[in-house]
Formats: sequence, structure tokens, C-alpha cells
Amino acid sequence: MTPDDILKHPALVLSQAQREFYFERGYLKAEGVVPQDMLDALRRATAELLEESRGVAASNARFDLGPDHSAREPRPRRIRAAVDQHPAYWRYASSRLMADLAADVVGPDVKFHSSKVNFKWPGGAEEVKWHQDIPAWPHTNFSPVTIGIYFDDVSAAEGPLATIPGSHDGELFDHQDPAGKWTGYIGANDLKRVPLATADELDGPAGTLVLLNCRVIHGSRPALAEKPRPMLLNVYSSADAFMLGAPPTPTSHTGEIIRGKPARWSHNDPRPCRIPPDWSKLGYVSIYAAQKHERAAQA
Ligand SMILES: O=C(O)CCC(=O)C(=O)O
Repeated sequence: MTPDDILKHPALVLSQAQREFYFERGYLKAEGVVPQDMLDALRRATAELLEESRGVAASNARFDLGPDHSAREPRPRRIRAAVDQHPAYWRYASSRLMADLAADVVGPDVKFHSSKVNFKWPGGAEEVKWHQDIPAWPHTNFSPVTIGIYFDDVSAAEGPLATIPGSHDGELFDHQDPAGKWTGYIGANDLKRVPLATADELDGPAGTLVLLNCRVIHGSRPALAEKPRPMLLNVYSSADAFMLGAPPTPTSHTGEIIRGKPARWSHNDPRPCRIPPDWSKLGYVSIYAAQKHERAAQA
């Protein structure tokens, strides 16, 4: 479906003005959408998993660990395939509220793609360099949207997500080096063509939602604050968007229709998308590892 077709469907969770903002700028920040009990359940689940990560010494299918991680001070950078790691995450991701919210920006038939919890830790170096999401998981169209939720208040000091307004309608950049190795970010030469001075930093109180179209350029600075910045990010698409290749971090729900009906025809956007390495062969750990060239095999 095109944005015009999507906008013809009545707004469910967002206002029509918010939906128009999303399609014009490629992102949206929305406060006050998620009820407190839903947020509390996500926070409790995350606290349980953090406890569990104390017993994990090396990154695995559940946790991508930061360099300072220890049993005493757990420092996962990411909970991978989050909806498979705690039932609370899937309850939230597949809730009526989230399905309707996704429908506001992808159309009435909604497919689930993937899920992760990203952490920034005090004194850590969890910078996320400027990138677009879709080059890591190309689809037949550019409907995929990442819906992030801040578990705690996020100010400039906690390294909020930042986006380049309107960049979803611009160039799609290569996220591989000239030798074809996956880097996960936009290279320095290409970045000269990006109006970085227009960046919008998306701070907000606990529970703030951040919607990112899969083409919008975004990233985040390392945190300077004394408290961590946990954030859950779930990806949805229109049902008529089909993956081109294996997803980097599949979940048991990837491809599931969580609202409406499956598509019988694909919608194919004429704009091309660079194909990433075959994740099913190479494996993928996280954007942090790739951007820091931590593991040649997956980066
Ligand atoms: O956690 C962040 O600040 C950025 C997350 C992100 O862009 C990603 O994981 O792709």
C-alpha cells in the first residue's frame, strides 16, 4: 500500500496529523500512548532478563554482551529476538494497541518482523552510527516501521535516538564497504550528502514511542548519563511486504500476521535495495558488533 492508501483508512491510535507527520518526515515521537501497566510489565521482564544475563559469559542467541559485562555488573548491549526471550515482550508486541498503532502507518494488514532491546550503559560507548534499517533486511517495499519504546525518561544525556527528517524519501545508502563487507553504517564519504545539522533528537519521558520508517537515517550518541537507557524496538510491516532473503535475527513470530489478513499479492516498490550478506549463512550478532567490526565473520 502507498502512504496515500494507508491514510485513507481511519486513524486508530495516532491522530491524522501524527500519521501525516510520519509520512512526511519518516519518523514520529508519540507520548502517552502506552498505559503504565503495560510499560511496567516490560520493565519487569527486562529486569528479570538482566538478572539472568549475570550467568552468561559470552554473547549468545539471547544476549549480545558489551565489553564490560560481568556477573557483578551485567552489561548486555542487546537482548536479541526479544519476543522469544520473555512472554511479556510478545504480549506487548502483539497487543491490540501495538497492532492498531502499526496499522496507522502500514495499513490494516500488519505483519510482525523482529524485536530487540537495546541498552546504553553509563560510561559505555554504545554509540549507534548513522544508518538506515532496510539495507539489513530488504523487503519488497519500504513499509517496515520500527516502533521503539523508552523504558525510562530519556534526555540528551542518555543518548536518545536521533533522525534526519525527510531522509526516508532520499537516497538509500550502501551499508557495506567496497569489498562487500557489512559495516551497518553509512560511510564517511556518503555522509557528506546527509544534512546532519537537521538531526532531530527524540528525547522523552518513560513510555515515549518512537516510530522510524525503515529508510529514515537515524543513530544515537553514547550516553553521558549515570543511568542506563533500555529501549525495546519492534519491527512491523504491511502484510504485502515480503522479505528478500533471510532476516538477520529471526524470531519465532517473524512473518506472523498480527492484524488483518495475509496478502495474496506482494506490493513491489520500484526503488531498488542493496542486498546484504546472506545472514542465514553468515550469522548476525548486533549492529554494535558490526559497526565496531568486532567479528569479521558476521560484520
Ligand atoms: O538504540 C539506539 O539508539 C539505536 C537503535 C538502532 O538504530 C538499531 O538498533 O538499529
